[in-house]
Amino acid sequence: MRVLNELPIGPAAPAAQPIGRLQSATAASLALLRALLACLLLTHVATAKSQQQPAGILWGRQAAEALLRDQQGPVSGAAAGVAFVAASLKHPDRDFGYSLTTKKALFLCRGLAVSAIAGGSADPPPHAHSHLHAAAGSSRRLLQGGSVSAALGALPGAPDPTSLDRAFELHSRPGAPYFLLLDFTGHRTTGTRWNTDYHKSVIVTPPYDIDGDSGTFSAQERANIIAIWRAVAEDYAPFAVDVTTEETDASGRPINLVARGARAAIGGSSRDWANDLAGGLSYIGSFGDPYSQPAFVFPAQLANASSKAIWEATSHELGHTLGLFHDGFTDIDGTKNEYFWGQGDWAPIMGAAYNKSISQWSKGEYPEATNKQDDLWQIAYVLGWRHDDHGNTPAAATPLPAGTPLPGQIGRSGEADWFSFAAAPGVLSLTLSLVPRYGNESRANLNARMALWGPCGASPLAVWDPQGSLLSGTRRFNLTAAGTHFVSVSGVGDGRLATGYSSYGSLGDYSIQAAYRPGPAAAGPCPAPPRPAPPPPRLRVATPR
Ligand SMILES: *[C@@H]1O[C@H](CO)[C@@H](O)[C@H](O)[C@H]1NC(C)=O
Ligand SMILES: *[C@@H]1O[C@H](CO)[C@@H](O)[C@H](O)[C@H]1NC(C)=O
Ligand SMILES: *[C@@H]1O[C@H](CO)[C@@H](O)[C@H](O)[C@H]1NC(C)=O
Ligand SMILES: *[C@@H]1O[C@H](CO)[C@@H](O)[C@H](O)[C@H]1NC(C)=O
Ligand SMILES: [Ca+2]
Ligand SMILES: [Ca+2]
Ligand SMILES: [Ca+2]
Repeated sequence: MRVLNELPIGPAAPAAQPIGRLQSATAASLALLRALLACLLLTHVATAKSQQQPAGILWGRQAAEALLRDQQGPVSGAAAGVAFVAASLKHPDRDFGYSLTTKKALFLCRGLAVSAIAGGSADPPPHAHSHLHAAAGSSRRLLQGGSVSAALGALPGAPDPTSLDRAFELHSRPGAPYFLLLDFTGHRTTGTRWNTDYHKSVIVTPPYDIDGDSGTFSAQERANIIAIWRAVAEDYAPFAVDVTTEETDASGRPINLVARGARAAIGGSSRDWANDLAGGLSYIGSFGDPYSQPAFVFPAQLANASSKAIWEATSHELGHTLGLFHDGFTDIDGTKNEYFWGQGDWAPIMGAAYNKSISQWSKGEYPEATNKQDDLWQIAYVLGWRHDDHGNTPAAATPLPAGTPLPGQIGRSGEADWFSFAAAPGVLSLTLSLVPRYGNESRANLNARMALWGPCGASPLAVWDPQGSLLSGTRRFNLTAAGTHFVSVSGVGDGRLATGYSSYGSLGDYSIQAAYRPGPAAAGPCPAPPRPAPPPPRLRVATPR
């Protein structure tokens, strides 16, 4: 566990040349845009005036300046992101705060408060066959090893677990050294920086509730909790961390956050005590420091508690606790927008990813990015990477038996997982499954490319990499040769950086299943390689004498 006050923060955005995004706009639409921006600025000033944040907390440029001033003195308690803050002085983030009292930087994510998101806010009803046991009697026993997710049927591609009585026992990676606790059951925050900075001896987060009965968790509420947990687990899949909803450890004691975890308290409204409209609130780099916990997520400000909005905001706030800053963009007139809402079907988690189906970690590769912070590097600095599961070369391939799905994971940008199988000629079908949608909302982060290699050649027999959508489902191929075949699965980007995304954050869980007629491992006779095409005839060019 590293000292979080010394979190290194990836290099901040150099003043990038404006390119792309708005330059193709006509003069008329630019004028309209400017007018709109002016409106937005005015409304922002109005809200800024009406907010009643505690006097001891500074915001925007004042916050950045105060933090930098304190860093020059003996105070060293708020070093997180100093380089980033210094570089951002030119375009300060208005939701960035600094407490003069507790010497700690925070984000009040007003830009994450939304009344509606593109997909609507209806969540699908819970599975018809689910059986719900009484909430009070539910066991909090922690299953060890990998049995939890297996028991809950959470293999990528499988539907969400239907045993709703276990909504508060979910573990994405039991036994991982660190954890991210999604706390839906209500929380009393006492004795922390929050209490000092907001002048409240107790801050009460009510339980997550959508049916007006905060004393029980309905089947719908439990199904939503499971769905939110799975989406956040996908975002943190590359790292050595257990995303969990279980608040007690194996011995039944409250889980110990010291140097090991962060809590997201998910419930209620930012109006309850934070005096503003915000989707969430976190101290920066507070992971492992109980005095700076929890991070808050406010369902009342998240499209009327839409599950998609809650999981995006939860991954975002936990990102702050791990040292991440906002992913914004700069307009052509130089106006900084703290939150980038994305392009195409993609958005960065540290922007606002509500309206896009694919949300990924980012290092600011999109045009006009305000933040080049390398999210993956920063998170891995705190949590470490999860171990790679499948070899990265044909020689290290994992055998892929016929008819049995294998779980896999792309954990590093550009990684490839290799599988091998010995087959006879005939039909091969390969099924790749991702974390499934929840209702209308996609939860997978991995844009996978799958390639098939035969025993007889150095180039792939087939490559599956659809543009504009994620690869999932079954692909068929007629094998013509007997012998050992290979399949590679890798994480790729989509489109160009100005409209899509790179392979950087194309990471996540999948499962792969093959159906084929088993055959000999040794290759049969391979057809002679095609002869290289003859060179084009030389043109006789008359040279002047
Ligand atoms: C996101 O979607 C909502 C609902 O459709 C819409 O009101 C809002 O303008 C969208 N925001 C952006 C930035 O596209
Ligand atoms: C918010 O959600 C609740 C429960 O899902 C629903 O009853 C209510 O009508 C919704 N309110 C709005 C304004 O959509
Ligand atoms: C979302 O689901 C509703 C029904 O639940 C459907 O009518 C609508 O077309 C879906 N929207 C998208 C974008 O898939
Ligand atoms: C495989 O071959 C059969 C006939 O042998 C053909 O009907 C089928 O379309 C082929 N499938 C593919 C995916 O090429
Ligand atoms: Ca309830
Ligand atoms: Ca996601
Ligand atoms: Ca892997």
